[in-house]
Amino acid sequence: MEKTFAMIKPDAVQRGLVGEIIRRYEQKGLRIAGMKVMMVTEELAMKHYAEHVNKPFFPGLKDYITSGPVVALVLEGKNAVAEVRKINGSTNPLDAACGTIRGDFAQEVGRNVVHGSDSVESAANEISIYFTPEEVLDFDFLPNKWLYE
Ligand code: D4T
Repeated sequence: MEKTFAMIKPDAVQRGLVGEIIRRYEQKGLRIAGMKVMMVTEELAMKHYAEHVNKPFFPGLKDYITSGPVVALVLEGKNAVAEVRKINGSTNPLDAACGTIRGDFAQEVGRNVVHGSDSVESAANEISIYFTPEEVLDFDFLPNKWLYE
């Protein structure tokens, strides 16, 4: 089954949105395969956002993502990458539909409360940046029987 990486960013942790955000992923039927509260170091931020290090917004992005604890998640389900991005909504909250996490809880691109991998390949890379193999659990997820044909 497909896995993706998601992050509840420092602003969402501080605003007390962790439970609400996880609820949305869970109610869609995604299985939580890994989860931890952690700080993103400068080194981790550079690895995660390697494609953005030379962009003008990178210094602000780095300060934001390292500013406080985040919740790192590995979520599994059919089309997990696309499902999480749909639940998260557009990167810029101004474009994010109501009913999405960013549409409902964010106003600015630099405080967009969540992250979700943009492809199966970047999911595998991001999972390996944030989790050891032992921290990602495989177990029988009984709801699958009722979620999928
Ligand atoms: P994340 O990685 O947070 O899920 O965002 P996306 O995958 O949806 O979007 P992205 O890679 O294009 O951007 C990564 C990250 O940079 C911040 N950002 C982006 C920013 O602060 N200013 C900007 O102009 C852009 C384009 C937001 C997300």
